[in-house]
Amino acid sequence: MHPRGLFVSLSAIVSEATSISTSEAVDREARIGLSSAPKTLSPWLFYDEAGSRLFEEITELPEYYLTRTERSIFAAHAEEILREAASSHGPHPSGKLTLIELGAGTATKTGILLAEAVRQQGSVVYQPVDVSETALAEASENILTNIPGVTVRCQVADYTREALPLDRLPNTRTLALYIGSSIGNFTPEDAREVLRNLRAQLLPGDTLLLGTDLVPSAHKTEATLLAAYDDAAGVTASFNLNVLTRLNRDLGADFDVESFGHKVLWNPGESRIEMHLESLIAQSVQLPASDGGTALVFDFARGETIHTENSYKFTSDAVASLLAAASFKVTRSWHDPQCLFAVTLATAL
Ligand code: AVI
Repeated sequence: MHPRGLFVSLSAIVSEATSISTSEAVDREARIGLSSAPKTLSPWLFYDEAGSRLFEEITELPEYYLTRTERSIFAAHAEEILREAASSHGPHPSGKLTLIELGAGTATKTGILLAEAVRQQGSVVYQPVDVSETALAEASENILTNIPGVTVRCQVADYTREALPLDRLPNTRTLALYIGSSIGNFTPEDAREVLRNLRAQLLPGDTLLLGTDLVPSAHKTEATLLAAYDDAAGVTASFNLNVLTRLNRDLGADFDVESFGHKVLWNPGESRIEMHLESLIAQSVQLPASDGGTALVFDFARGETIHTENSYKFTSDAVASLLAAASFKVTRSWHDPQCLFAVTLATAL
C-alpha cells in the first residue's frame, strides 16, 4: 500500500501524480518534503524492494502485534463475518459475495476469509487490487494452490490515485476488504477520501471490512504501542532509514545514513504514532539537479527530524464516525481479548 499526502491533500496528489513516473515522483517528493518546515517524506517511499521485504519482516516481529492479532480475529470470527456480510440488506438482489481487497499485497491473512466464503457459498471470486504485480502474482499462486473454489482476478492499480477497478458480476454483492490498519497511514481527511472513493464504487447493501489498530486502553499500554514501532531487533529502524538509502540510490543524494536515527513517538492529541528520522549531528545533505529542479542543499540542525510516517490509532467511536463520513454504517465489530486491534464490518448506505 502506498499512503500518500502526509500533509498534502490526497486529491491534489491524485490529480498531479497520475502522469509522472516513479522516479519523478520520488524526486518531487524529496524536493517538496525536505524543503518544508518541518521536513517530511511521504511513507509511500518506504516501499521499494528492500523496504517491502523489511515490512514483511516487521509483520512477523514479536512486538508488532497488529498482523497476528488481526489474523486471530479472522480465525475466530470468519464464519460470523461472512454470514453478516452475506445477509446485509440492500435494494439490489442478494447473491454470492465477491471479495475485493484494497492494497492486497501477498494477501496472507485473506486466505482465512476466502476459505470460509468457499465453505458458505461453494465458490468465491476474489479481486485483489495492488500496485505491485509481483505481490499479486504471489497472492494468486498461494490462494490457487491452497484454497480450491476461489477464482482470482488480480487488478494492478493504485487505489489511492485511480478509481477502483471493480469488476461487478451479475447477481453478486461485494465485500470490500481494507485490512491491516492500512487506513491508519492516512490523515483523517485523506482516510475519509479513500473510503468515499471506495463507497462510490459500491452499491447500497455491499459491505466493507475495515481493520484498525486501537488506542491505548486499560489492557493496552502506550509501551506496547511504542514497541511495535521500535522493535528490539531494529527492523523498523532499518525500514525507516531505508528511505534515505533509497534517496541516495534513486536521486544521487548524499545522506550519511549512519548519522540519522530512528525516532518514534506517541502523539496523544492526534491519536497517532509518528515515525521520524532524527539527525544525530548538524549536517548538510546535497540533492543533485534533475529534470525536476536545480541542485539543492538541505541543512539539518542536531536533533532536527524528518517526519516519515503517521500511524493513526482509533477508538470504536472514531471508526464509526470515519465510516459514517463515507456513507457506511457499522454492522458489527470484533476485537481481540486485549483490545489491541479491531475489525469492523460496515454496510454501504
Ligand atoms: C502499513 N502500515 C499499516 C504499517 C503501520 O503499522 O502503520 C506501516 C509500519 N510502519 C512501521 N511499522 C509498520
